[in-house]
Amino acid sequence: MLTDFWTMQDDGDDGDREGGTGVKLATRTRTGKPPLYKVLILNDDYTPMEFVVHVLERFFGLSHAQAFELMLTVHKKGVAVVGVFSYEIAETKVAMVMDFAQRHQHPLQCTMEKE
Ligand code: TYC
Repeated sequence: MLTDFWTMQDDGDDGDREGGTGVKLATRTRTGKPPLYKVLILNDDYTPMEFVVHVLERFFGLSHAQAFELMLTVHKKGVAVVGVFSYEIAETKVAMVMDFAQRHQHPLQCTMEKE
């Protein structure tokens, strides 16, 4: 769940938020770290290698050399992690890559999974 790392806690007797009314207000307290998500690129037989390299440069900030190497890893192994992000950033990257691939009529697949 998206809000896993939030819990509701009574703010106790510190007086901060009751303002002398005696009404206790719940306060949201961060506990632990937000979950991270891996973004993965999958191999296929049709997407041109140069298109994948361009995607990795454009959406994941890789240099041409890094992008070419990672593309070859996906080509040989079938899949690779291209970055690790918060849920919202990962979701946005996946949507942008999928939209870009579809607009260019390539079957490139990009997915995310919890780390
Ligand atoms: N296998 C593709 C080809 O030979 C290249 C490719 C690499 C496609 C990585 C997708 O994620 C991918 N044209």
